[in-house]
Amino acid sequence: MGVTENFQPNEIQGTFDASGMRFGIVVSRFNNFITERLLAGALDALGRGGASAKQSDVVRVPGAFEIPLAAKKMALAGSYDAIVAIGCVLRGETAHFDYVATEVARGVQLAQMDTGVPIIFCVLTCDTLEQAIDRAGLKSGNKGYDAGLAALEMAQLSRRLRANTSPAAAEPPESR
Ligand code: INI
Repeated sequence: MGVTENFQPNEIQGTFDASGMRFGIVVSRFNNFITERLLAGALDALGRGGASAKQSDVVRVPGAFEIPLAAKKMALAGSYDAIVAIGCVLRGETAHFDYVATEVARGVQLAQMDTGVPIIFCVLTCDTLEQAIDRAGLKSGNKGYDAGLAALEMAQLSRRLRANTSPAAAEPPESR
């Protein structure tokens, strides 16, 4: 018999239940034709998880470059269990796209690592408008909806990891 057959560790994961949770959504106005559709998808997912409008705040910023600072301030406020960052960066003829796309990704990751609040990355970085449309409710689904689901799951998971009551975590290391 293989050693792993009797080895059943405690599984810890988030559920998609919004009860008692608060969500922050930061949305950039740039390319709002796309970002508003992503926002609608995210709100749809949160609603399906049982969140009411009162449990969610939407904060708007001019462009994707401004998302990390707003998201970090929201995270530092301590009022949100998860934050969704929504934007759309489209490649143009200059290097501007690369700076904005790189910095928004880096800034969002830094913000969640600095604060410990999950910040779901829903910033499309596309070569063409068509690619963005496909990801905002057409051929490739709605990435905002996926982000809303990720926010529900990570909000729950974060709470569970904060108050980890699993038998393994309760056992002092020296007794293992
Ligand atoms: N902001 C976006 O959100 N998407 C883009 O495609 C974009 N382009 O291509 O320029 C964009 N630029 C604005 C940027 O995010 C800032 O708002 C601006 O530079 C002011 O800081």
